Amino acid sequence: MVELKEDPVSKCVFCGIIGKKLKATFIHEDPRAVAFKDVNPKAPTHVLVVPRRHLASLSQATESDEGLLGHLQLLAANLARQLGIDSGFRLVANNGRGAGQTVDHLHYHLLGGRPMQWPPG
Ligand code: DGP
Repeated sequence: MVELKEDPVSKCVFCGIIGKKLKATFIHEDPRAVAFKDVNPKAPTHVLVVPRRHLASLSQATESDEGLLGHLQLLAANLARQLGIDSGFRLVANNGRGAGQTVDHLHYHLLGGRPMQWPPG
């Protein structure tokens, strides 16, 4: 009997959003990345910046992802300007369950529109 391996992409909620099988409010789309509003916002502005390619977490990135990672960060900074939060915003990647990662598709939280505390919880 052939055992089918689990397919992380078909089970991935962000791949579903990127493939337009699931709904989200998109802020940005380009060939490498998308940004959409977080369904459970933790700040007046809370956008997720997400690579189109399924990459489970930052820990899974390799040297070949250097350009993609740079693109995601520059995109976040541009979106912060567009969204009017560039005077103070936070960019967060939760990596692993211990850090609160719940969706195993790399994403940066872009948060702004309120004062931010430090250290984060
Ligand atoms: P993290 O905990 O760092 O893995 O963040 C996952 C975020 O994704 C969390 O803030 C809620 C958000 N999220 C989960 N499911 C959906 C969804 O179906 N749509 C949208 N827009 N956001 C989602």
